[in-house]
Amino acid sequence: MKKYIFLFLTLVSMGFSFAQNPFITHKFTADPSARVFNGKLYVYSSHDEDDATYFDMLDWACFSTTNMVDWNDHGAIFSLKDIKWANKWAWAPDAVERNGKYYFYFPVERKKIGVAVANHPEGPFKDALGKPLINSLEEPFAGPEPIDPGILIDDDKQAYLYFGCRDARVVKLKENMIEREGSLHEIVILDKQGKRLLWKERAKSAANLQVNHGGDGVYGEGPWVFKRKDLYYYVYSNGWAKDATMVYATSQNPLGPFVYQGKVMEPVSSWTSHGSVVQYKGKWYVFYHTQDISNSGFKRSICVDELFFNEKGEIIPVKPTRTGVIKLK
Ligand code: FUB
Repeated sequence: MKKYIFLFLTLVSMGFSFAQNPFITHKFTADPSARVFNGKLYVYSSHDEDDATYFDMLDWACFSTTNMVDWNDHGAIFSLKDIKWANKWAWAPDAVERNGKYYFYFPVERKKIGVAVANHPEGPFKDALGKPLINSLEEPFAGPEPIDPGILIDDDKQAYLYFGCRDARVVKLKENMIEREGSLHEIVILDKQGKRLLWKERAKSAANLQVNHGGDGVYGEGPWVFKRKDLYYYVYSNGWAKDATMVYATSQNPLGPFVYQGKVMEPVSSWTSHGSVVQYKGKWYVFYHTQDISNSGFKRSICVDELFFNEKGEIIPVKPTRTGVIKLK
């Protein structure tokens, strides 16, 4: 034991710090979207209820850090109670900053996406439109389940809203970030031979379209787009099977088509995979969730690991740090 205490003190004195995975354990959280605002790293997440038996989430959470070890909990930054046009299912959110304001994108009822606005990253957020920005009940091309908004603001300042479950969609946003510009587009994902990877093709051999399948480049949900060295990385979940995980495809164009490249990380305990990739203080990180603590897919916990690229710009698949202490240099 003495040997380990000595090693711990030596590493601390050398400037190593330690974090825990999951890094939030006092409540259940999922679908982490990590963003850097004013030198701080913020994570916007879903909030799984303590007694959850389904995704009946009521509000959204936000955490921040400056050292990847100590996290501030900003509480419920937005809630179903703040929305007049939705009653249930406060699912995976995202937030971005533009012109000094913070925009929070949230899916509800598996059918609609809204946007809220605040003067500070941790809110208070206010519903910006009083109605959905995306509503598949009025616009079938949004797909039967337009969930999981993910925002990219490109170098030329054009903003894009990616979303969808099984049906991957994107729409441009105006500079005010609360209005759409132009029509919805489908996100096309190809394999390296140029063949389209389609959920329907995968499902042909399966009993029905709802089958829990995954493991390759077919789009499931949870889109997250970032740019690195002129290349757009489209990160997403490839389904809901045991071997499903976060994977990625790349393109020179934010509207695609994207070419499937492989895994972002190895599968974790949760059968839903949803996360984000962010650069902070010179390092890249992947945020994701597991069900390591609860052993329930409806009571998840957010985690983080460092992410590395090879010299070709390919992501080296992360081996997730399971519950326990992780070392951050
Ligand atoms: O958290 C509810 C849903 O589960 C999300 O919207 C999906 O991405 C999946 O993680």
